Amino acid sequence: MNNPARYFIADIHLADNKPASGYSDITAGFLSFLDTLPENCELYILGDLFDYWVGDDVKTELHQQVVQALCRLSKRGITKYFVHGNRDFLLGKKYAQQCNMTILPEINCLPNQETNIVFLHGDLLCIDDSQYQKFRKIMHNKWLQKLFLLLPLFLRLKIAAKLRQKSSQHNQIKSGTIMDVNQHAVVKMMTEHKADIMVHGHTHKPATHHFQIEGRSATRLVLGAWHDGVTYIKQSQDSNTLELYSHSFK
Ligand code: LP5
Ligand code: MN
Repeated sequence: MNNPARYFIADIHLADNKPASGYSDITAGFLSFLDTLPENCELYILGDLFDYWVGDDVKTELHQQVVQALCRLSKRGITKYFVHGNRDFLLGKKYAQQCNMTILPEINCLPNQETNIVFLHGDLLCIDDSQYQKFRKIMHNKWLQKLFLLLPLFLRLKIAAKLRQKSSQHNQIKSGTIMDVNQHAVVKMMTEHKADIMVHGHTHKPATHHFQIEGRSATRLVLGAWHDGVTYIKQSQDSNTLELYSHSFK
């Protein structure tokens, strides 16, 4: 069966309140990237589309711009899928419906010839960062999320800002290795999902890693963040292989 062309992106970190220094170009760069996608392809957004998300009831100009841009893609036959990131895990069905995109589970598989492509945001693989994994468990508590979403907006924004501040303080003292994926976790997940290709983001360390799993070649492709330009992974129509691309905003 023919595969459609597939595009994977992550860590765009769209925000309308970021300071200058190039960040202001991200929204424009992202929107024009969407316009370059070919008809009838599939777009997989692997989390952290937004820098933070505190509820679908928050309607900013940025949120509306993204709705419009993603809906324009539907008119060109482009199907959109979304996997939550650690910044926008509260993005809900309401907003996804407005964007005409499907929210997928945190770990997913696509058939690719005799094997599978497993894809996810990537934070689940950072098991050496035990502080973060504990924090993640709390943040993913459904009751706590429901309670949070009932709070008035100013309080939600205050809590999000506090969490962001604490997180960046913690990140300054954590080593790069701790914040990267754990190779055993990678191999375990790929084995469980009978995959020899993995795609993820989160670490902001774009690369293509080749290794072996029980004598078979395996590849892990890591998406980059959009701070400096466009970055995506493409699987051409009917192709078996995936490639990582990056270029500056035009
Ligand atoms: O995103 P990044 O790369 O900077 O860091 C991540 C991990 N940090 C996070 C936290 C997010 O940035 C915060 C997102 C806010 C979302 C909106 C609010 C929704 C609230 C919902 C409530 C139910 O994900 C970071 C990892 C790093 O990736 C690399 O993997 O290390 O993890 C941390 O920094 C976690 C710390 O180690 C532990 C944090 C303790 C925070 C204690 C907060 C107490 C203050 C509470 C105020 C009410
Ligand atoms: Mn992330």
